[in-house]
Amino acid sequence: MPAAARLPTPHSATDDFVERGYHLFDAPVDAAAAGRLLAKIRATRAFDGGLFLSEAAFDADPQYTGVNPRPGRNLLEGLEDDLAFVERDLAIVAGLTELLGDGYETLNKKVVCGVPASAVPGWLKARITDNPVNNLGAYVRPEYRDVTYFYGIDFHQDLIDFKDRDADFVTLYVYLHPVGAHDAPLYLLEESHRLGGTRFPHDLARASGGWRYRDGRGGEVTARQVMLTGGAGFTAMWHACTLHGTQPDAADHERISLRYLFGPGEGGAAGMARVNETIRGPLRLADTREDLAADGSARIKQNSVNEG
Ligand SMILES: O=C(O)CCC(=O)C(=O)O
Ligand SMILES: [Fe+2]
Repeated sequence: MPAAARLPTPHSATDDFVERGYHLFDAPVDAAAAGRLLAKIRATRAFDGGLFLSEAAFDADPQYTGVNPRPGRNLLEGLEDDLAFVERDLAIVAGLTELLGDGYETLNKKVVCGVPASAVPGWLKARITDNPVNNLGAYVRPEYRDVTYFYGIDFHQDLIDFKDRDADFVTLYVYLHPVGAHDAPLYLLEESHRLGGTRFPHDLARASGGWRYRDGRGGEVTARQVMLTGGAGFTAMWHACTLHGTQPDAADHERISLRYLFGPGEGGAAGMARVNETIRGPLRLADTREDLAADGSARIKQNSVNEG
């Protein structure tokens, strides 16, 4: 074998993370298997107004925390065999092993639904418009909180949920059906990971070709905005410091995706260690967000991704 063949390809996950902060898999995972899983998910409920509490029921006892899937209340529990098309996909296993080492760990997995505008009751829309993080779990009937529901989420780092933990993990997203520009696609800000962890909401302003992003410590990058569209089985992964978000789903149907978080194996974070050496900022934050009041409700009304 010529020596060059043993060098990483230009699209190695590690190189992509260093240069861009994300990696798109060249080929989708098994689209037919994605479709079968999607059918099972859709069979569990209608993704319509019936998901939500009434305004009176919500106001009687508002609960803003503990409303996401958790062990014992996660739709993916019981669907383990239906996830092999992702978890045993050779390219995904290779990419994760390259970044995180052998024995990489699954920190979290869940179904995420981008709720269409047509499904959100009027009373709720009026309350949440322009909130930066529209995780609708608080307003969803308890029995449906085995899925995470979003009506748009402003640009954030997935480190937001991990104060006092290093950004040594990756998020992997799989679209279960085709996602186009009108299906609440994810937007990533390329190279935004380079500044390390910064507190939410972020200092962003539209700039030609993307966004001017400041870290509040004197650092600045101009980040290209990348829209993730693709067919069933489209898969992408990104660094815990890579800014990304979605606009509210303007289509009349929901977007259903799988979201995984993977952490390093026992041997340490392999390629991720090399990625993180290139980051010019903290890898860990004691405070990740300042948009919430003490009860977990939004106290800031402001949203960049919706302006973009
Ligand atoms: O799926 C979405 O709409 C956004 C989700 C997201 O950023 C996340 O789950 O971390
Ligand atoms: Fe996220």
